[in-house]
Amino acid sequence: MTSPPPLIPAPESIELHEGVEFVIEPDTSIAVNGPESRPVGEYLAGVLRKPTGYPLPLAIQPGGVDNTVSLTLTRGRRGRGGESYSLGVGVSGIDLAADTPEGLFRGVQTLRQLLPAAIEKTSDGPSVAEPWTVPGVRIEDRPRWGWRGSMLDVARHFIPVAGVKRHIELACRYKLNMLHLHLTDDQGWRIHVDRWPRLSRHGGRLQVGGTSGGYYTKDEYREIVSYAAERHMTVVPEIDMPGHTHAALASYPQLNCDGRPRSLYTGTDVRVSSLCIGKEVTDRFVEEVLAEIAELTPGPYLHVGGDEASQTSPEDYVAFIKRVEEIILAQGKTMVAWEEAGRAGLAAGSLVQFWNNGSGAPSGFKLARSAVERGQKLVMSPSDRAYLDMKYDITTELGTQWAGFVDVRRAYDWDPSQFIAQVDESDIAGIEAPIWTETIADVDSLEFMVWPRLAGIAELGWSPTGRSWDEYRMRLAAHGPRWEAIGVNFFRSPHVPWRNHANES
Ligand code: NGO
Repeated sequence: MTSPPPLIPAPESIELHEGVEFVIEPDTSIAVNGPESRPVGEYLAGVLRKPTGYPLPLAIQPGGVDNTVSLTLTRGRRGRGGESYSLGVGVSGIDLAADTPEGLFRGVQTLRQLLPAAIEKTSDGPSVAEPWTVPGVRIEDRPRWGWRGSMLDVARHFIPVAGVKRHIELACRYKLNMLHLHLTDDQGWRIHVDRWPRLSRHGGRLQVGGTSGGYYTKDEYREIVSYAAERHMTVVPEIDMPGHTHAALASYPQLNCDGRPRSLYTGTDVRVSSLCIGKEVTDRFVEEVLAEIAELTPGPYLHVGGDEASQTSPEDYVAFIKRVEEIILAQGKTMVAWEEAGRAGLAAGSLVQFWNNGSGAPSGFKLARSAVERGQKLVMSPSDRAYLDMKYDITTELGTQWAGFVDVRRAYDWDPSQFIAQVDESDIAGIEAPIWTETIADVDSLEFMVWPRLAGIAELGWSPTGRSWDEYRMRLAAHGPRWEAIGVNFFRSPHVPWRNHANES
C-alpha cells in the first residue's frame, strides 16, 4: 500500500486512489470558472510555469475538460466555510472547488505539495525534466481555527520589504493566514507616520547593536499588505504601547513626562519605557498614529501591544488601554493585545494574545482565563511552544532560552485547546508563532529559527487533532527537499529523518 502524500497541514480527510495519477504535460491547461477565481488561477500558473517550462494557458471555461486543472468557485453552495475546499485528482484532470477564492488558494497550496519537490525550483535556468505526477486523491479540507498567524518583529532588527515578502510566500504554503508585524519597540519605529515624521526618520535609524535600521514608507507597507492579500493573508500591524515605546520617546521629547530628550536605545532589555499617561500630547499622539495605521490597513485588526508595561502604574495602564480600545472601536477595527491588556477589562469582541507561560509566570494563565470569562477569544502563542526565538537546543547559537528550549517536537506536540484549564476550543481564535529578533539580524538567521517549526504551528492551527509526532516527523522529512529547492536555511533537526532529492519518493 502506498502511504498518503506528506501534506502539511494534514487535510481533514484524504482518500487515496491506488494506481491513479494525473501527469501535467506540455499541453495541459488551467481553467477557472469566472473572473473572481482568475487571480488564483494566475497564481497557480505562476507556480507551475517556470519549473515545468510548459505554457499552461489559463482560460475561463467550465470544469471537467480533459487534461485540465480546473478551479471552480462555488460561491457558498458547498456551505463548509470560507477556507474549505475539495480537491480531486483523476487520470484525466484535477478538480479543485471552493466557496471562496480564499478556499481555492488554500487548495492550490495542497496541489503544490502533491507535486514533486522540484516544483519549488525558482532559480532561473532550464526547466526541470521531471514527470509532473500528481497522485490520485480525493481531499476534503477546512481549517480548525480562523487565525493561523506568523509574527515578525521588524523592530529589534529591521526586515526589508523583500525579506517580508519571501516570508509571506513561504508561510502561505502552510496555509497561514495572518501576518502580524511588530512594527514598533524600544529599539526602533519601523512605519512612517505623516503627522509624526520623526518616529520613522529618527526613531527608525538604528536597531539592536547600534547598526543602521530602517523603516517602511507608506507605499512599502501597502506593497506588503497587497502582496499578502494576493496570498490570502491579512496583515495585523502592531504599535506596541504604553511600554516598548523608547524609540517614540527618543523621537519626540514632549512625549516624556519630563519633556526632556532621550537618546536612542539599542540594547535588549525589556520594561525600559512608558508613554506619559494622562498628558494631552500622549492622547493626541495615540489617536493620530492609530488613525494613520488604521487608514493604511484594510484588515479588521489593530494590535496595540500592551505587554510588559511595568514602567506604567497599574491605574494608568488600565485607563490607557481602555482609551486605546475606545479609539480602535471608533475606527471600526477590532483590537488585539498581549495578555496583560486583559487586566483592563476589554470589550467582548477584542482579542487577547496569550504568551507568558515561561519560567515563573503563572499569571499568563490567569489573565487568559479571565479574558475568556469576559468574552474575549485567545490567540495562542505560549512562549515555551510557539516562540520561534527560543533556541532549539543547547547547540543553537541564535535565539534566547528564557522560556526554555523549544525543539521541533516541542513546538508541534501540544494541543492549544488542552493548554489552559477551563479554556476550550471555542474560546480560541487561533494560534500564532512570534519570532522576536533581538538576536536575529538577517533573513538567513530568521529562516533558520522559523523553519521547520512554523510548519508544525501551521498544522496545529489547521488540522483536526489526533495525529502523533512520530507520524508528523515522517511527513515533515519530505519538506526538506522543498526548502532546499527554494534555498531556505532551515534547521536540519537530528530528530527528523530528512529526505534529500536522491531519496525523495
Ligand atoms: C516577550 C516580550 C518581547 C521580547 C520577547 C522575547 C512579549 C509579548 N514581550 O514577549 O518584547 O522580545 O518576549 O522572547
